[in-house]
Amino acid sequence: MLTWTDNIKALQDMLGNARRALVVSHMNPDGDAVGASMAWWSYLRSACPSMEVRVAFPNKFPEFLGWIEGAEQAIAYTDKKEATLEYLKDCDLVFCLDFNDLSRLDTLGEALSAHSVPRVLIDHHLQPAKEFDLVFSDVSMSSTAELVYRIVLALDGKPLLSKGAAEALYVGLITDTGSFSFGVKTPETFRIAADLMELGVDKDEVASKVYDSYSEKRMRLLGYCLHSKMRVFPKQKAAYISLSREELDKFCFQPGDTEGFVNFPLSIKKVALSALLTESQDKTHIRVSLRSKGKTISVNELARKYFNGGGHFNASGGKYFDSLKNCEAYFENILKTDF
Ligand SMILES: [Mn+2]
Repeated sequence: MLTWTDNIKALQDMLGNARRALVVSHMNPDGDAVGASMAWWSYLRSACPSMEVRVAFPNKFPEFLGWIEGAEQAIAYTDKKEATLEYLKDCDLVFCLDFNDLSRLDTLGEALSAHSVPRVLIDHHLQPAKEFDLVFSDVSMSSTAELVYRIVLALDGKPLLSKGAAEALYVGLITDTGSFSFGVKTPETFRIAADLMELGVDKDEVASKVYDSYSEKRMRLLGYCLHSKMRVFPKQKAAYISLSREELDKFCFQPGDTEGFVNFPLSIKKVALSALLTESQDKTHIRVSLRSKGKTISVNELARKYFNGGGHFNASGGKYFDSLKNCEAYFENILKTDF
């Protein structure tokens, strides 16, 4: 069993030898995926100046994360397949951030599987797959951003991070914890937030850029979801919202627009489990987001058992390969039999 110190030493050796690296994160990248990846990219560029580093996401990240330092240079694999594959050919190292199973990368994952480039995992989700060569996996971390911060600290003994990288990490911290209201498991998370402020993060400014960024359409879509689409099951202490492509189109849906919607039903006192079911653009499947509050319902297990997915105890996701109507019936049946 490798210890943290062994892992850091191994990472140091890998960084010393690598000439070209790729940082990747999961499909539908969220604040932690983009924040942690861009901060790690920024750190690698300053700590290993002779190494070439790029960031690739399986698809586009939402617009409200576009201001993060370096994000404009990140590749969306859906847009630049050929160029990414070309770059990958001569890579010495791939960093996998904020996911723990290559299937979370969609076709980019298939491309990575086809290459024998060493993979370093930096992640905080439960039950990592066995397809990584060096594993930093810690479920007690609030976010991958927090783990990246700790790794940077361990590598150098001090946080060699630019203000922009600190902001990126702070985005990961707040978006994965609902601004420190869940998922914070150790006091150290707050100390790290304090360190990030010392590195120049203006927390009010970052929060405003992340949260006060709704378009009018997105705000009205949220209103529509809560008023007309949320179904509550008091006996099962559950609720769900389902959205078809037509409904999303009506509100000019942009990637990321439904981000966070799944949390709203949990604000109902008696609701402990919430789901958001959204039809994929090509209508081949339903994207299932699951959230729970408290210590009794593991949505990680629920996602693994019923939706080919996984994640955290209180936040997870998966997919359902059939129509939206059938997915609704399937979910309601789970509620009736399992709750
Ligand atoms: Mn995360």
